[in-house]
Amino acid sequence: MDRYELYYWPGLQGRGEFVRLLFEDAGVDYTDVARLPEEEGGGARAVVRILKSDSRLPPLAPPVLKHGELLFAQAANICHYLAPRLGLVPSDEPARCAALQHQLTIADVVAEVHDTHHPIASGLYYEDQREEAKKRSAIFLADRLPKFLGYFERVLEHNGGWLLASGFSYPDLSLFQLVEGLAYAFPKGFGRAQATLPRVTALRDRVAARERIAAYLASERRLPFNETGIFRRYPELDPS
Ligand SMILES: N[C@@H](CCC(=O)N[C@@H](CS)C(=O)NCC(=O)O)C(=O)O
Repeated sequence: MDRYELYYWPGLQGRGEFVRLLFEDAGVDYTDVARLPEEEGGGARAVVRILKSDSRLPPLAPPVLKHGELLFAQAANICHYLAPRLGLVPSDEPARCAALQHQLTIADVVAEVHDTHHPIASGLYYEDQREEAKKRSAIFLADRLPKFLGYFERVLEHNGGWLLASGFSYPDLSLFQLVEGLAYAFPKGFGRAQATLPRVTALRDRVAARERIAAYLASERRLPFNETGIFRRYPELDPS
């Protein structure tokens, strides 16, 4: 069996975490390449190397998956590839489409969360766009977060508490990660919204209690949230 190799920036959960959770839930061994010491081919240089790789399908940005001869990017695409191999999605096409739809919707929210702290440009320091970030975060918390999470609440209600009617599947892991990240970044704003999101909250708790996920969350492999990732806690973006 070819080994799964994940390439993602070291030191932060970022979008790599959406992929890690699949491996961890399935109990499948993988190499988180950039977290290896540089002498063993790891570090941020490993990511830079893979982005510059001479390939017909060069990745633009991490996360990147290498599996045998295959090398490709986009977190949702990677999850869609891995899930049937790891037993995390039913094999029928309607279920796989539904799972991918949810994964892509979660990717949409993640992009909007990123823009709460970098509304003008990813390449500028947060401090140089703080005022715009305050405006963007206020709109995100007032309009976008309730819209997205209210949508997932509705889906969970229709499907017996999981995103797919057939039961647990990989986008549930990603919804868990999204909720954890929002609770970290916006303890006040998300805390207020949570009262209207009983099913989303229950799903978060059920995923956290899954045996391998609980072990992962308690392990050193689970990096803490920090202010270099997608979900950043800047108190001025989360007023009372
Ligand atoms: N849509 C892509 C976004 C990938 C992405 O933005 N990766 C970030 C790290 S989380 C990055 O390094 N981007 C570099 C860039 O956009 O220039 C995905 O979901 O995988």
